[in-house]
Amino acid sequence: MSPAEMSNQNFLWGVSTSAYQIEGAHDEDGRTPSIWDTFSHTPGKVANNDNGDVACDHYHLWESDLDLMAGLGVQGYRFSVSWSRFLSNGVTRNPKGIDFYNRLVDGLLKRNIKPFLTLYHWDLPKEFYDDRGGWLNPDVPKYFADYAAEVAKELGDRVATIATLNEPLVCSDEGYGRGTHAPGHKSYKEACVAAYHLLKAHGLGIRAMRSIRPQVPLGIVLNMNELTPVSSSSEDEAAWKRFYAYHNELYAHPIFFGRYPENLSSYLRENMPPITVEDSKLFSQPLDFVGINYYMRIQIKAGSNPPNFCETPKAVLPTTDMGWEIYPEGLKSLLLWVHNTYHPKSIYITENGAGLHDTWDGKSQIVADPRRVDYLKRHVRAAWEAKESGVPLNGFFCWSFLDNFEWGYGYAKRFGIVHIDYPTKKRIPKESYFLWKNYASGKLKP
Ligand code: IFM
Repeated sequence: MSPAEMSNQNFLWGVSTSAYQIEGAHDEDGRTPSIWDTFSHTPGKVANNDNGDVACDHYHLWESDLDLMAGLGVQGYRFSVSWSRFLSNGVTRNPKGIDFYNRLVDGLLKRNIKPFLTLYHWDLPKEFYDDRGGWLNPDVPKYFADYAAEVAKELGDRVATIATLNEPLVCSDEGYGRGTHAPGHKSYKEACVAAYHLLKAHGLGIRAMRSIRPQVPLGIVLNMNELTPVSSSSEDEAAWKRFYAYHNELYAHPIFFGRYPENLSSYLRENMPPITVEDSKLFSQPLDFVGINYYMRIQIKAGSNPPNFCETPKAVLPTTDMGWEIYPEGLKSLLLWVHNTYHPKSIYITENGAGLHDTWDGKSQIVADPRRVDYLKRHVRAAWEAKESGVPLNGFFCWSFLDNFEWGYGYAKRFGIVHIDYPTKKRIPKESYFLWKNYASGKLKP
């Protein structure tokens, strides 16, 4: 067997989604509201005042969705559990909700697809927000650990991996700092407190799950991007270092090294709650994998506003319809950086994809999305080069399996390799579905 064939053996192709973005059935079978239900129902918070009440109706259509996934031939499916569906109000076991995830996991296994579970993809039970502001409440990490334990007990015998949090930086930054995500606060002081509690939740969650299911591979999913200074001036270089510490290292450093990154801005150094010796051990427990979500390059320029005193100038490279600069080379260098800096045992690309305005003519069997096909091909190639350079890359999950509720953008932006006709809920595969199918079957080499 050639070295390339050997390395392929530990590699899987997958697709990703998250609960609030696809499930719908927001008030069915004992599910209680999350902060995203409240946020999306607050006029003006989400484009077009869209919400996730119905979304892709995956809660009812999960079985045919899994058939479509089986047709794709992927070996892994990354999904998240809705905390307030699994535990009503975030604390009480909800048999019907639990049963949904049992059926989903069993349905995946029946189709030879490995379940990659994420515990928290931003849909905090509303109950915890009403009680002292959600991630501002020091008790929420303990509730999270209890939830993690329940999920591990229930599903840990069948899932391939469990990740604690998805993109905690987005929760703290957009949820508490910028106010563009639920719960919509605009205070970077609060964002610092939320970030610290998210780190605690991760640590307590890992500890709780390890004691129950020591054999299940555990990790976390972090969003990281390629960051470049706009000029070589000392101001822009310094700004870039501050932003790098915030964007790529704020969570990774505590999780792998037990401490905050050196280059955080003065504002963040003053406002991030200190990491005690006990915290340091808790945050940096050994992990089995890290998931990386990569989408774009961001340029950095010196600026005047906290928390980073940076600006992010307008794109100069071609972009997706999100306005995100397309920069596949950055994925390769980022993977090498993660590998050489943190030495994780295993890395998955847990998300990568393109947000575009795809349209369907109402008749065709396939939706044309040549720009997504090109985006994915170039990122797969870059990831593969990183793998061939020694990065322990064990899988690539495309974001996303289905078009879905894209948070503050509502349904206006589409990331799926399967088109959703929202009025009828009809699923129509896109050209990118067939690209992914060819990778998954080995017919197409990266
Ligand atoms: O849709 C999101 C996902 O929920 C988290 N990562 C980025 C995606 C695209 O914005």
